[in-house]
Amino acid sequence: MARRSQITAPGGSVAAHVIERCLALARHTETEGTITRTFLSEPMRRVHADVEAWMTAAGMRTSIDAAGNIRGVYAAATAQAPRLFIGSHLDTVPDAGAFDGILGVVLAIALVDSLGGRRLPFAIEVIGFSEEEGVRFGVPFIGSRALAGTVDEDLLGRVDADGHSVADAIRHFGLDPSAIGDARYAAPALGYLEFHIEQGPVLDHLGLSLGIVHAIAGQTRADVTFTGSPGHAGTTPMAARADALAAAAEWVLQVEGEATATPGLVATVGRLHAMPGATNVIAGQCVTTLDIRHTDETALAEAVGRLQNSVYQMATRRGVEVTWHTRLGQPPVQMTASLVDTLTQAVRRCGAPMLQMSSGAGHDAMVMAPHMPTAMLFLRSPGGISHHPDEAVREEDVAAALSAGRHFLDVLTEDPHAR
Ligand code: HGY
Ligand code: MN
Ligand code: MN
Repeated sequence: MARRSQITAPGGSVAAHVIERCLALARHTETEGTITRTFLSEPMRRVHADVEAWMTAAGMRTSIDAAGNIRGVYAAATAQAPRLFIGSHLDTVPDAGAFDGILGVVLAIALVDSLGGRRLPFAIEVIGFSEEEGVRFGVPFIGSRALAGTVDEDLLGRVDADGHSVADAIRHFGLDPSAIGDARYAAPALGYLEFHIEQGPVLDHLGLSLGIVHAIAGQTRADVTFTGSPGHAGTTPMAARADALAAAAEWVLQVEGEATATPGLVATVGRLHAMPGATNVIAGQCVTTLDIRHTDETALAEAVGRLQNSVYQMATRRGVEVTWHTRLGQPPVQMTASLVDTLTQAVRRCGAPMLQMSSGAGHDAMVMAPHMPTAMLFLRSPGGISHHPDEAVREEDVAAALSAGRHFLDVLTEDPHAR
């Protein structure tokens, strides 16, 4: 099991090499001592340099599109052939692990490399998406939305904490946001496949290497801001307060209570920022975030509705104003049965035990599914750990995924529709 500090000896198996490469990319970070890489930050240039070299060595023609996605095309046996897209993301959450997203890109390059120049009846395009986590601009999936052709002016105009827009960030990276439309996939698309760590405990608990994803939970993300009256902590009577931080604290427990009481729902207040943030001042304002998810669209919408009702009632009771700004309303997404079947046949051929499962984590596959047949293969997350430096992956699971990937290409090659 490879953790960030346990780089296996050079010259090991292909799987070990994949892990080494993920750990090498982990060193390209905004914050020394952590793995932190947000949308088109400077370390992404060094990631592109490494990935470009690996893609070229695997026989791919590389490019970087206007969204900062790095793309490698492995030509088919014939021109005008359909194209299989295999991708994942190269950005990270703050203080991340080395494998969330990155593994899917590096593993795809190794899969193409393992063909050894053999041409298939379809082309393969490997894509390292520039942004999936939504850390810098509060909205995820910028890279895959560019591939899908769904980036709009609203997204390009979103600003980060420093007031820079997505378009500014693209220009600063040396790219042209007006060319974002050119990033949309053009070739006849055979489908989209994503390899990704599970990021949860299910496979590890069952002692399984691989999981085939049938659905990805929907998620709503919102900024919920409380505005009360700042005041002196020593002289303001308790009954006379409109304490924004106390209101936010009650909100956090409302969120936890709703998720605990609702089967299949998860909900998180991941950030809480109280202002002015002094020990002896009653908080006048408190900005919080909400991340709430369910695999059932109706259950998700109903839970969001209940939380909106309860937070407004609570704020009124406390004499505090509350604003709710939804940043993302992503419905649950089913994977495509035909491609899931192809993947199932492939996993069966490599003799790995079979498990179909849903994903609580969001993925670029949910952006691609409305546009082309889409499937995902999970690799075990030891301890279920992710979005954390101890995120790990097992060498034998990477080997199993590579084997399943080769069988996937074989099954697709045998499929007359894949021409
Ligand atoms: O937050 C997520 O679901 C994913 O890791 N971006
Ligand atoms: Mn993630
Ligand atoms: Mn991810």
